Amino acid sequence: MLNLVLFGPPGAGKGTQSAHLIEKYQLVHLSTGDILRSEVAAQTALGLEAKKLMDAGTLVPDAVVIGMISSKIDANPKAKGFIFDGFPRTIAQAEALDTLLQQKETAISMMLALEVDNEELTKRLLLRGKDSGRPDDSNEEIIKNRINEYNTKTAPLKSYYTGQGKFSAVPGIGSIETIFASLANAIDAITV
Ligand code: B4P
Repeated sequence: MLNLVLFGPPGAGKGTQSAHLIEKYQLVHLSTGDILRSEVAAQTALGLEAKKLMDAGTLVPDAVVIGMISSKIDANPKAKGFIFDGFPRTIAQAEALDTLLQQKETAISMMLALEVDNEELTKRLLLRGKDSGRPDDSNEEIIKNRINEYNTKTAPLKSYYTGQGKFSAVPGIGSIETIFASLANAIDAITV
């Protein structure tokens, strides 16, 4: 199985690149951001709780997202592999993911990191906020909080996957096609 973790700060382009990667490598796309937004739209109990945190740019509790991912993995027993987009975001989530995959006799193949500076991230998210209506993209203070959450809770995952020999970084600035080509090169280097 090819199991990829897409990593990077908010607005780095994880969702954008996932759409291309799932097509090329026939993977099942698991985006915790998308799953949470659909829970919010459906006004489930989980969605109502998550909305407050997401709107403030704060991470949702580990137990909630780990449970969501576990049931999505179980729902796709025939998958050739998964692309984890926006998950894991904490060391606890990464450890839980390793355990879940071990139970399925598989593992993460690699973590692909998109590197983008804060100025570009803020520009992209404010631009998206104009059309998407996403409350977490609508103001600079909330975006700052999301980047801060990333730096304190998510960035340590780089060492976690480096320690497993699975970390690979590509520049996340440039055209979507160029960035996709860099990601595909990194994946092909471990799969051929
Ligand atoms: P996510 O939905 O994961 O969102 P993201 O970090 O905003 O986006 P991404 O990096 O995917 O960027 P995108 O491609 O969209 O998270 C939202 C919230 O959900 C979190 O704050 C948190 O509260 C919660 N959450 C999610 N997962 C969680 C977890 N595991 N644990 C706890 N909480 C969790 O691109 C952004 C913009 O840039 C787009 O407008 C795009 O068009 C543009 N863009 C992309 N590539 C570009 C390029 N090359 N050049 C110019 N623009 C580009």
